[in-house]
Amino acid sequence: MTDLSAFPITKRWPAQHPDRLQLYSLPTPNGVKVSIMLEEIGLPYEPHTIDIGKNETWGPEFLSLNPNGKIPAIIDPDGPDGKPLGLFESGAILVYLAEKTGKFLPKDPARRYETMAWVFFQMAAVGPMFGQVGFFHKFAGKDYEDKRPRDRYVAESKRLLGVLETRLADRDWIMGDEYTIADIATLGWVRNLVGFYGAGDLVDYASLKHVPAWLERGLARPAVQRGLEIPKRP
Ligand SMILES: N[C@@H](CCC(=O)N[C@@H](CS)C(=O)NCC(=O)O)C(=O)O
Repeated sequence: MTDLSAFPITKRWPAQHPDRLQLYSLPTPNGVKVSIMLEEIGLPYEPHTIDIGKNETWGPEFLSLNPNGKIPAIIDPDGPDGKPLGLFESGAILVYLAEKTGKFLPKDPARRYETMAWVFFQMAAVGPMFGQVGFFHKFAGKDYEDKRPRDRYVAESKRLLGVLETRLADRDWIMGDEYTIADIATLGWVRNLVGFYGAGDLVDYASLKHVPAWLERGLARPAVQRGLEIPKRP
């Protein structure tokens, strides 16, 4: 039986199945990247709901796994050399799971790096900018009188959607015929921007053609549909 007691997070969120990959998350745009990936690859895992509304990531147990206090994070009991591995940052987790299973990351070195570039594009640009639109349009920032911060993030998000629109003009997926971790990283953010954040009009989503078609293709995948609901909301 696998012993995960060296990970303090397992005291607060005990593993019923310590031999399975442990997921600490919530179905937010960053969280669902990992649950979608896990559903796609079919690796057995145990999801734990972390209630960020109750600041659960800021307790010592969660911080012991991710010092940055953010979901998602994982423990893989069967990490490199068969030893347990704790990991945070959704992009790193996607790359790790892709390499572990040989899925959703092209084998050809040049295409592999190109896929990584699009994953980094999501991590460094799409996520942070769309997230700020959420803050200034949907959450606390919406009451700020000065609309310049909101407008700045809206303009940048619109530009980023334009980059994706061009990329997808002659491709089904970000990497062409191949559905990869670049799509898995990005789908949830676009869905959230126009769905939960209600920012579709602000970024003129209706003027786009290829991004909405790509999003629809992604959301039609059964693993994506399942992953979007995992872990259960509190
Ligand atoms: N770069 C990180 C970002 C993670 C992140 O921002 N997670 C948010 C939810 S989407 C969170 O845990 N927020 C809780 C908080 O800040 O209190 C990643 O991609 O894993």
